[in-house]
Amino acid sequence: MVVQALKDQGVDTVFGYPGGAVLPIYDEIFQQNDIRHILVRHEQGAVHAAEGYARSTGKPGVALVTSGPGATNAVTGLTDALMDSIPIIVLTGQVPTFMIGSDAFQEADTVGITRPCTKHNWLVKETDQLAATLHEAFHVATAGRPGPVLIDIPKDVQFATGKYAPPKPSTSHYQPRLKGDMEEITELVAAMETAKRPIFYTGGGVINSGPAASQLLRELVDATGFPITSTLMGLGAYPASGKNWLGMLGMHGLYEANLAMHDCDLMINIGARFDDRITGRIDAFSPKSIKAHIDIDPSSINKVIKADIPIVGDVAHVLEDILKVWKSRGRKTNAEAVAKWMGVIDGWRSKNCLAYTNSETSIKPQYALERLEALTKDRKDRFICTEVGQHQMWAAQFLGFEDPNHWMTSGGLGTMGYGFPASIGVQMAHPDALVINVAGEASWLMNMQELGTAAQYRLPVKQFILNNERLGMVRQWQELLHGERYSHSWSEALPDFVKLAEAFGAKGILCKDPADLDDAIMEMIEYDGPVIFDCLVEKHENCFPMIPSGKAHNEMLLGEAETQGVIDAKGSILV
Ligand SMILES: Cc1cc2nc3c(=O)[nH]c(=O)nc-3n(C[C@H](O)[C@H](O)[C@H](O)COP(=O)(O)OP(=O)(O)OC[C@H]3O[C@@H](n4cnc5c(N)ncnc54)[C@H](O)[C@@H]3O)c2cc1C
Ligand SMILES: Cc1ncc(C[n+]2csc(CCOP(=O)(O)OP(=O)(O)O)c2C)c(N)n1
Repeated sequence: MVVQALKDQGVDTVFGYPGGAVLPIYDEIFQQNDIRHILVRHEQGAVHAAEGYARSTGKPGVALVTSGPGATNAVTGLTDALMDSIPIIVLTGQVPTFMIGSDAFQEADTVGITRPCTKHNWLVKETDQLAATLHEAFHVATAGRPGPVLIDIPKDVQFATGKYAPPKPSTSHYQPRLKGDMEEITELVAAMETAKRPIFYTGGGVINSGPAASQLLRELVDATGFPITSTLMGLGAYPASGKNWLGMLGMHGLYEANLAMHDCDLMINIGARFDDRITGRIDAFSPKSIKAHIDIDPSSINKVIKADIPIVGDVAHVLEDILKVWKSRGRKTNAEAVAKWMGVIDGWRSKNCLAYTNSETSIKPQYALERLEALTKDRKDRFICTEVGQHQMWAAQFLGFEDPNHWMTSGGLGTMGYGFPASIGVQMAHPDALVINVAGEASWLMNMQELGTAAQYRLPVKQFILNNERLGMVRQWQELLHGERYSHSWSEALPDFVKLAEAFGAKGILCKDPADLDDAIMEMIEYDGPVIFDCLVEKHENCFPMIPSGKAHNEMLLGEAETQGVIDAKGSILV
C-alpha cells in the first residue's frame, strides 16, 4: 500500500535509511523498480535531500526512516522544512500498535515529538486507513502554504493486508483559499496608481506558488516600472538581470534595497512573512508606508506587521487579478513620481555597497564567488545550494538568479549541514545539471557523511567550500558586537579536504592563490563526479552590509571599501 500510494502520487525518488521498524516497506521497495531509493548516511541527510528535491522541482520530496533514532534524527530537517514552507512527506516506522507505550525497543513518541515541527502528522493504527492517509498527506503537504508532514506506521500495520484505495479528487476539509478578495485587490490597484515611492517586496511564497507566479510577477514589475526587492527565500522569482531589480533586502541585504523599503510610501509584500531579518526594529520599520500583504496563510497576515491592505490568496491567482484590474482601469501609475523615486534609488545604488578590497595574495570570499558567478552564470542548468553563515550571505549577494527553483538555502531555521544533502536531492532530480553547494567548512562538516551517498550514486555534486577555518558568521558577530572576544569560533583540527574526498572516491581540489582560481573552478565543473573544492579564503573578512539585530534599516553597517575612507576604528560605519 505504501509503495503503491507513492507510485500513484507520482513519486520517483525516496531518500531513506532502513531499520527494524520499516523492514516490511523496504522489502516491498526491493521488489519493484518504479521508485528509486537513495540510501543516505544519516536521517537528517534524507530529509534535507528531500527538501532539495522538492525546492528544485516544485514537487513534494519523500523520506523514509525507521522508528526511534531514525525519527528523532529527522526532526531538524522537519523543522527546517516547516520554517521555509517546503513540501515533504516523511514516513517513519513505529513499534507494533500493541507495544506502543511499553518502552519497546526503538520506541519514541514520534507524533508527539514532531507535532510542533510538522504541518500535520498521523499515527496510522488501522490498515484500512493507510492508503487514504497517505493520499491526504500529499494533499496537506502541497496545498496552501506548503510544509512537512509525517506518517508514523506501526510495524503490525505494515505486515497486515487490507484494501488499497487509489487517490481520488480530494474530499479533504483542508481547502485553502486561492483567490484574493476583489475589493482588497481593487484597493491595492488604486494605491498603485497614485503611489510616489512604491516597492515590491517579494518572498518564498512566489516560488511556492509555482512558475506561473514568477511569470506574472515579471509582467507586473515590467509593466508598472516599480522597483523590486526580495528576501533570501524569494531569489530567482524576478531575474537578477531585470532592470528594476534592487537585490536582496534585510540584515545582509543591499543598501539601496533596505533604504528603499525604509522610505517607500507603498510596500507591496508578495509571499513574504515580515521576518525579523527583514524588519529589524519593528517600530522603525518603513514608518511612512501603506502596506499591502499577499499571503496564502491567513495566520501570516498581521502576525508581525499590520497590513493596511490584507489579501489572503495564492500569489499566482492574486497577481493575475491585480493585472486584470490594473489593465482594465487604464494601466495608470504616477509615472513622473516613480521616475524620480528610481533616481533616488540610483543615488543609493551608487554607493556600491558590495564593494570590497581585493587582494593579490589571498583569496577574498567575495572574489571567489564573483569568479564562480562569471564562470557559471550562463548555464541555465545551474542550481546553487548553500550551508549557513557568511558564505551563504555572500552567495546571495554575489550570485545572480534568473529563474525560480534554482536556489536552495536554509532561511528560517538557518540549519548548518543543510546544503550538502540538499545538493544530493537536487542532483537526483536533475541528473545532468550543474549542482553547486556553496559551503563554509564548519557547516559542511556537519553532514559530511553524505559524501558516501554522493560517491555511491556517482552524483557529480560540487562542494565549493569557502574555508576560512572559522565559524565565520559567529566570529563576525563577536568582532563587531562582543568586543573581539572570539569565544570558541574556530576549529583547530580541520581535515585535509583533498584526502577526505579521495578517501570516499571523490575528487579533491585545493586552491589558495587567487591566480589559480579560474582554472581550479573549471576543473571542478568539468570533473564528472563529486568534487570537494577546498578554497582557502581570507580568515577575518566580514560580510557587509549588515543591520545588527534589533536595529533599523537606516542603521546599517557598511564595510571599509564602500565608505571611501569615512570609517571608524573598527573598519565600519553607521550610515
Ligand atoms: C545567516 C542568515 C542570515 C539571513 N539574512 C537574511 C537577509 O539578510 N535577508 C533575508 O531576506 N533573509 C535573510 N535570512 C533568511 C530569513 O531568516 C528568513 O528565512 C527569510 O527572510 C524569510 O523569507 P520570506 O519572508 O520570503 O519567507 P518564507 O519563509 O519563504 O515564507 C513565505 C511566505 O509566503 C507564504 N506563501 C507560501 N506559499 C504561498 C503561495 N502559494 N501564495 C501566497 N503566499 C504563499 C507563506 O505563508 C509565508 O508567509 C537569513 C538567514 C540566515 C540563516
Ligand atoms: C546547526 C547549527 N548550529 C549552530 C549555528 C549557528 N551558526 C550560524 S553561522 C555559524 C558559523 C558557520 O561557519 P561556516 O560554516 O564555516 O561558515 P562561514 O560563516 O565561515 O562562512 C554558526 C555556528 C547554526 N546556524 N546551525
